[in-house]
Amino acid sequence: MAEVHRTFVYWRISCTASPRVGESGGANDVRILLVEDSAIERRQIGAYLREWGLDFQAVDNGTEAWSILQSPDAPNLALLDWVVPGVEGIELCRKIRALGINGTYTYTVMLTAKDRKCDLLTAMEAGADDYLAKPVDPSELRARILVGKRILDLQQSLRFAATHDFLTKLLNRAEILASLKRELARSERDGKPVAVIMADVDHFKRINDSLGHAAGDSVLKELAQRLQSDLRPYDLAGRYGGEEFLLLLPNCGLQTALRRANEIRTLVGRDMIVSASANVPVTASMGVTASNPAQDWTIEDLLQQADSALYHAKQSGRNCVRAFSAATNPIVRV
Ligand code: GH3
Ligand code: MG
Ligand code: MG
Ligand code: MG
Repeated sequence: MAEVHRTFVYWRISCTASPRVGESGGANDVRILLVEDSAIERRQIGAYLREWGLDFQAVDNGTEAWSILQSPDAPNLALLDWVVPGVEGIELCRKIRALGINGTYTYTVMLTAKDRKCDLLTAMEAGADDYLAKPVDPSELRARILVGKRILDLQQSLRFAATHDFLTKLLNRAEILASLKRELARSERDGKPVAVIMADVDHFKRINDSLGHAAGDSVLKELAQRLQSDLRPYDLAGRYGGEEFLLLLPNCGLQTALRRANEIRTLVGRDMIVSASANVPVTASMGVTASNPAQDWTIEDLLQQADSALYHAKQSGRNCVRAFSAATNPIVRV
């Protein structure tokens, strides 16, 4: 028994922060929600989870559980008692599945004294991933959580691959455009601007032509890191096309965005990029625009504005930043 106890004390589910540039995604924090109305069971299971060093919160009713599960950064693994006041465990399962994946998956384990086979089927049909008979055996609970963590890691890796660019690990085109849509909606709701910076590597074709495509690729990777390194946590960077990137700066007006774009441009061009075959000087040109809550600009409008400002930057000799001006360059909707 002492041996078993020691295993539990040292058992930890490894945690890392969400993936950043250079990581492929995968490892996941497991945050547990325990929904159990029996104080004895709640205390007992809570004691195991605490002993294993797991991040968890416990509630005694389904109504509170449902509100926690809908919150931002909700727990991603739910241990649900079948019979609880408010929303029942099985109904919570259905509601969780009805929410859809929406970024993260919630792994659900039904806990119940019911151990008949037909109940198991009902739980699985309601969307439960696993099932554990009460009173809960700690080894079984531990095994269920380990499987849950594996599924959550897998889900996060798949999601990372679906939303990020394979080469640079920045957001991919679809995801940066989806982010722009979200940020523009938020900007309209809050009456605050969102700035869009379109960056394009200068004379990138020459790098490919002189050093080869592989060296070009490693230049793009390093450049993406540089673009991202100067951003705030809530700014977003994505690969818009081959050697074109989009940066989104929420709650940022045109003047501030211009200053920030210039800082990023300086950072990009400051040091040569060291590739296997040569040290490569690299610069980028940037076009900047910002949404204006007083105008009903669409995503397409903002992209067109940033693109036209980028065109001006290229025309002005490259390695510079230009802002879109509605006065000199009115948007033409086709
Ligand atoms: P400008 O300053 O006018 O932007 O000139 P540029 O040479 O950068 O622009 P251009 O559009 O002529 O060439 C872009 C090149 O980027 C052509 C294309 O082969 C290369 N490219 C696009 N995607 C990739 C990629 O994933 N890897 C590599 N190595 N090259 C790429
Ligand atoms: Mg109960
Ligand atoms: Mg280009
Ligand atoms: Mg280019």
